Amino acid sequence: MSDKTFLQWPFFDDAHRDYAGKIDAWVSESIAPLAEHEPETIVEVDTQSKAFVSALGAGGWLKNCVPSAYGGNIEKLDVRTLCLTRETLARTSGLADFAFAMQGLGSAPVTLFGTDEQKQLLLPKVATGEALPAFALSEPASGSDVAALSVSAKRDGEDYVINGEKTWISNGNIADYYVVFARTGEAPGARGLSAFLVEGDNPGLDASERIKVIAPHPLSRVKFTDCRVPATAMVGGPGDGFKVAMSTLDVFRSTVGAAALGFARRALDEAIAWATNREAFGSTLSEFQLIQAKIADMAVKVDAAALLVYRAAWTRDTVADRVTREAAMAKLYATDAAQEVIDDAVQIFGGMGVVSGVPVEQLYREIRALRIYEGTSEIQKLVIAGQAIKAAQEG
Ligand code: COS
Repeated sequence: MSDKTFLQWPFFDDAHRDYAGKIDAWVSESIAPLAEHEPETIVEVDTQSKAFVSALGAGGWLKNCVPSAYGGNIEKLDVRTLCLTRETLARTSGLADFAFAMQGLGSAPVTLFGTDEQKQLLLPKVATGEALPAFALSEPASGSDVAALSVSAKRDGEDYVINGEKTWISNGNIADYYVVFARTGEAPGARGLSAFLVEGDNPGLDASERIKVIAPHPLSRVKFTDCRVPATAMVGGPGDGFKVAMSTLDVFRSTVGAAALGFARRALDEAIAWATNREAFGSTLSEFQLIQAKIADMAVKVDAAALLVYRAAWTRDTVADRVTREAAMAKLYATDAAQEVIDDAVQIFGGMGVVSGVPVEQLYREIRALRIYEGTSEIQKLVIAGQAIKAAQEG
């Protein structure tokens, strides 16, 4: 049983505490059985991912990804609720967490910057799980350096025509809608990008080339060939694309930290259960001080990660719209710390820790990508340093 004392922290309202109990019970009942088999083939990955979206939709949990005016639960996105959901799902299944996260990340540009028409088109279907969205930012030659992206969108009468290639696109090939970031050229670099809402069945979009990764997730390259969209598909204004992307990441980076926290809590729980039962040299592992030292380090890292994640979420919900610094700290620390916690758990398990399919082995594969996607750990350090230096200069 995972530690729940963090719910008493002042970052939460009673409604969050109540919510945490409900989602926890629901995940044990409805997600754990679906997650028992780890998918292997691309077809299995897609089928399981869609099954998670359907279950999350039927359970009403996806309503937390969408504002109430468009079929959601609450007036505006509540990052603490998103974090509690991701943490809880991640404790049971990395793919279920991913399925939930994508409903939020893929639709957030529209929630934050879309027109009423775009919101009506996308958000109610995201809230029920009827539509899957994707966030198409990275390219083969520009991952971290967003301002250098080269997919182009050229104005042609009442339309824009998109050409070029994206990669590492989550929900690629199964998404119904893609938010695509492209160069429209209002200015050089970051100020010359715009975002577009593109339907998955647009004949100019091809997401069929899949990418297989160490922890199975739906991921693909997305190629645009004379992909024509009406000018009304633009999300935000011309040249606002960088701001749309970064503001979305400001919300979702904290939730990546929350997913890492869920993985770390599960690893700690598994390690304690193993160490208190496994015997060596006439004692249980938990009686050895070297194992106790590991467990202490793991527990401290879990709490420190939780403090940073929920500090960032609370700040975004109650104090400030822009939480670039807090979100970067939460993602950086929680993902790096979770990697260490999971590695320690594998070590405590010994040979059993590297057997395919045991929970700590799955966690070992699941955590790795979180230190890369939505901004690598190195990028988070650049962001944090930049913010700290700017704050000092502004006095
Ligand atoms: N919210 C709103 N606006 C933001 C912002 C944010 N979080 N961050 C930057 N901006 C604005 C800046 O204020 C600046 O605006 P002005 O030109 O009007 O001053 C503009 O955007 C450019 O900002 P900056 O100069 O900091 O951009 P850089 O090109 O130096 O890029 C990094 C900054 C590297 C931090 C950014 O590109 C980044 O986060 N990269 C990682 C991307 C990523 O997560 N990739 C994974 C893909 S998603 S799986």
